[in-house]
Amino acid sequence: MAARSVPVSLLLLVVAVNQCLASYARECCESPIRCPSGFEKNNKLNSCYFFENTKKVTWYEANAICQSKGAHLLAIETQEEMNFLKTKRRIGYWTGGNMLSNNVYKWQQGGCFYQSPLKYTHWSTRGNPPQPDNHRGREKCIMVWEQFYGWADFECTYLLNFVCEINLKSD
Ligand SMILES: [Ca+2]
Repeated sequence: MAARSVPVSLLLLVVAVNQCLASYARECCESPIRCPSGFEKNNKLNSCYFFENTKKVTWYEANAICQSKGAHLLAIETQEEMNFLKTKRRIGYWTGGNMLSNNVYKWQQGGCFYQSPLKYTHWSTRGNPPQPDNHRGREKCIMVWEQFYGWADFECTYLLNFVCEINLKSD
């Protein structure tokens, strides 16, 4: 009796987890109302932000971690959003900006956010050389380095902190 009840409860657990994942994915694609735990809500920007200020990873790992949270690697789409980010952290973190395909810059997709072109930009113009410079043809990912007055393109395998974002459902 006891031996038989173990597989049954395991089966129920698997079913429950699958339903949970399915409903989470559906909810995510409709954009959630509230931020998941660990994310900070910004009402004006209607987005949730997860700041990883300790762990340093490659752009690829940061992208995967954000996607595993149902989020996308940060897309900075307005000056207002950039101003908010400046109040949080000023040096060295990955954004979702990259030109890994077709050598055209775009924001990386993830969660319910779809890949989109860069409209607003905040490239560092006071660095030497001005950014982006695609140094040695190997800099395909965008990081924020506000101490040098803006964004810089960087080798995607470099280890940096990162920020994940989830766009909330608008009212
Ligand atoms: Ca954004």
